[in-house]
Amino acid sequence: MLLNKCSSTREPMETSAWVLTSLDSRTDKNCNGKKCLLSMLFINAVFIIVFFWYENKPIRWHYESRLRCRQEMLYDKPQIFKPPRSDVLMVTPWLAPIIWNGSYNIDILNAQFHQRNVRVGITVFAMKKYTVFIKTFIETAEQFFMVGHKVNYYVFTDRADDISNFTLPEGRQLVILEVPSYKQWQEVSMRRMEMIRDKANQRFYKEVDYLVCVDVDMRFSDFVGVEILSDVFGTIHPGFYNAQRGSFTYERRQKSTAYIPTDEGDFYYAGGYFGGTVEEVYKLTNFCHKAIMTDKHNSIEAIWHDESHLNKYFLYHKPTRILSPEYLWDNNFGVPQFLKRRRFVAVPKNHNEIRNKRAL
Ligand code: 5GW
Ligand code: MN
Repeated sequence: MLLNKCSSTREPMETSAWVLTSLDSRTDKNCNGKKCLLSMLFINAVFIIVFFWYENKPIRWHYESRLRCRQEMLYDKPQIFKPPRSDVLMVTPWLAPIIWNGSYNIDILNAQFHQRNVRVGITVFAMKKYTVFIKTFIETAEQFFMVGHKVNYYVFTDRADDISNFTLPEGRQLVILEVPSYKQWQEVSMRRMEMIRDKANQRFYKEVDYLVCVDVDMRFSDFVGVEILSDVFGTIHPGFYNAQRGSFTYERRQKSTAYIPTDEGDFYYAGGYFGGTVEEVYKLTNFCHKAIMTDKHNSIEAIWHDESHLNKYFLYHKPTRILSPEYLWDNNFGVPQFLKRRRFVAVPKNHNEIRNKRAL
């Protein structure tokens, strides 16, 4: 309405001003044929320009998109004295939101991210026997992960032949990245930082806007959407959401670069779920990989490997968004009251069968 009003009042007035000046010159005694013709042409040109301006696409498109947004975005007004959740912390002291069920409106967020045509990459490692987890991972992700958005699955593996073909809908694709394997499982886990860093630099930045980096021994069991996306995000480990900082399993030996003193720390973040823009994930993985290499040089390995380094990174580079344990749960921890959704849950694995030396 507002736009229509603007264009119908302002432009015709401007037009009539032009017409008057032109008419003045027509009635001038010194007017010759050439001048008249030029004036007529000029008036015609002005009319044509105004006509197209009035009818042009940007205004109509803008108007239509306003209508579309209005229809999609009818929702309850936020209420200052009625926070949607009062049983859990919803914002950190550095003003990063903590994402819980009920704390956001997915329709508003989807409209925002669709406007930006956001592309999301999800990285997983399926090395050695862990290729068995891929099928469930992708099938459940197709049901629940970033539904309606563009998604690239980046599967790092040393056994490309073991990964079956999936038919994915338009806008979603599977990319297999063949990488060398490492003997020790700790190395398999830690080298993820290096490999994500290298691919971020080589190709991810051209193909996606955000990266989500997760463990593969998992299944999606509820929606995970654009509410998780932010410059750099981490996830609260399901085993430590209510723990004192002194009992977080941070690296406590000063010799390691991952060392954190007992009187520091905000949350204990899970190694199996972090992400952000490609640039931020590059910075994070580069930092962690370099720290892992320094430790290796000094013959020390952090207690929880890449997870210890991730926690060190997040202590001094605060995440801009934090995912609640809804986003990374293990049913061995039961189902507490505050947990309204279990969106991404560990698949129980037979540790001996999947991990023992013979199996590897
Ligand atoms: C193998 C033996 C012991 C520990 C890890 C592995 C292993 C891990 C492997 O053989 N292949 C592999 O691809 N991984 C990757 O590292 C998977 O993406 C896996 O999700 C991730 C972390 O290892 P997890 O899931 O066994 O660790 P937890 O702490 O979740 O049990
Ligand atoms: Mn895992």
